[in-house]
Amino acid sequence: MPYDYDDQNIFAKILRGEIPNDTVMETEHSLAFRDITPQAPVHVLVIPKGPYVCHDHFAAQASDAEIVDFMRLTARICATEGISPGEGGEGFRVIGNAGEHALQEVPHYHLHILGGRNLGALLEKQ
Ligand code: DGP
Repeated sequence: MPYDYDDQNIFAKILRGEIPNDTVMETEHSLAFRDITPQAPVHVLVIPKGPYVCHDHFAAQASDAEIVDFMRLTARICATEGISPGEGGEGFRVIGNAGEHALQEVPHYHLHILGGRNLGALLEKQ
């Protein structure tokens, strides 16, 4: 079943300028801003400007230019936030939630970039 994008989601409203955000960096195809409820000292959300619901939707349907722009922006954020091991930082985690089981809250594709503290295990033990 194809994804159905809801343009009333909160990140669509941020992209239209209807809701303010704390922008970290913006490119032609992507926007990075700070999460409103940060889970770590660095918690940046990176979103494409196009109408994609989640990771597989974006990876399958976005143009090469959008995908490259998005991925390169995540790298620039890690470098400028000082969390890239390649730049002397202590590391980070990138998370992309999709759908119910991942508890995706906002149905506009986004990656969480988290860092600035030890992030612990990947998942809680069941
Ligand atoms: P997810 O569960 O992966 O869909 O995460 C959605 C994240 O979005 C969550 O960490 C909180 C954040 N968030 C929700 N509403 C807003 C908002 O209006 N502004 C900002 N900056 N972040 C928001």
